[in-house]
Amino acid sequence: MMQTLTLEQTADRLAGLEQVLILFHARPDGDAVGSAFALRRALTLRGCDAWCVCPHELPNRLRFLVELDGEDAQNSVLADAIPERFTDAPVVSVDTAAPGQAGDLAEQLLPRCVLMIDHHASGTPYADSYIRPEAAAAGEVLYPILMRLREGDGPLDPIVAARLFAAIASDTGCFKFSNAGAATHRAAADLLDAGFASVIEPAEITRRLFDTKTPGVLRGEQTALRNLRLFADGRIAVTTLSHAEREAEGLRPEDTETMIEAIRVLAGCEIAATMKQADDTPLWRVSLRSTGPNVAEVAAQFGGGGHHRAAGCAVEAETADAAVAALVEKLQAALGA
Ligand SMILES: [Mn+2]
Repeated sequence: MMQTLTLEQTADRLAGLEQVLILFHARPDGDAVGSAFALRRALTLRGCDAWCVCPHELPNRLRFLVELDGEDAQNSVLADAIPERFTDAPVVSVDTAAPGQAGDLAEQLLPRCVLMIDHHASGTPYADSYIRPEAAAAGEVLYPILMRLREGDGPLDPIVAARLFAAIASDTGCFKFSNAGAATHRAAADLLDAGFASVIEPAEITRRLFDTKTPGVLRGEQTALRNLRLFADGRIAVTTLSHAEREAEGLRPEDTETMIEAIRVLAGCEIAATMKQADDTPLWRVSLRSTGPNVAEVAAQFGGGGHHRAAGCAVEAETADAAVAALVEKLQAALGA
């Protein structure tokens, strides 16, 4: 029988560990990495032997969070890098709401999971858990736990504080999303008060997380802006990426992920859409973002789905023009335009 734990029970359970594998979700983001490595650092300082593991390797842009440990930085989070001494070690997961998010590691590691620490409301618990859906980030959930685990009543270790700050910044879109409530800001302020600028400046953390783009991403956004088409007096913004353009520009999938962000900022735009041709086929993958109209209903008309303000589908068409025309007809209907 799985239990729901209190803050005190959660801290006690962590305090009792002598060795642990810290699991975090596939396609890791700043919250997952910041939280997992904050926990690793906090437990290591207590003499616990801890190692972080994830079904996917860390993106380069998040490696700086691991490297705050200097020479002790963990090189890889993949399963085959786990030192042999952890073969039977208990597992604690962070920011991992359901078994599916553990990817290939689920079968091997979830039966050994003794504690899941998370902030997602709609997960599927797979172990005794401490879940705070009102928290914006796993880092916000961990903050009071790690305060309990520190030695004495001094400030938090600066590297732990920096990682928790990065985790919270990451899941709130740099304190910009609606999940960043007063409690979230207070936790972040407490972490700033703990003082970690000697390790890394807070502004350097947010610059690396939010204001840093690779040349490929810039070229992807350049393509998005070059191909921008407006409809319904600018209430609809659509951009396209054909297979030929992708090849000509040498764009990898990770270079085209922010195309939608580059166009949805347009003033007066209510629905933004990107249409990316799937290889050399007559299939265009569509991402939709909305400031109000229900784009999940539009996506459903093409066999797709999603949320009210963010959805996806695929449109079949021989050319970009035909793909845009087919989609825009439905978008205009959704707007009543
Ligand atoms: Mn998270």
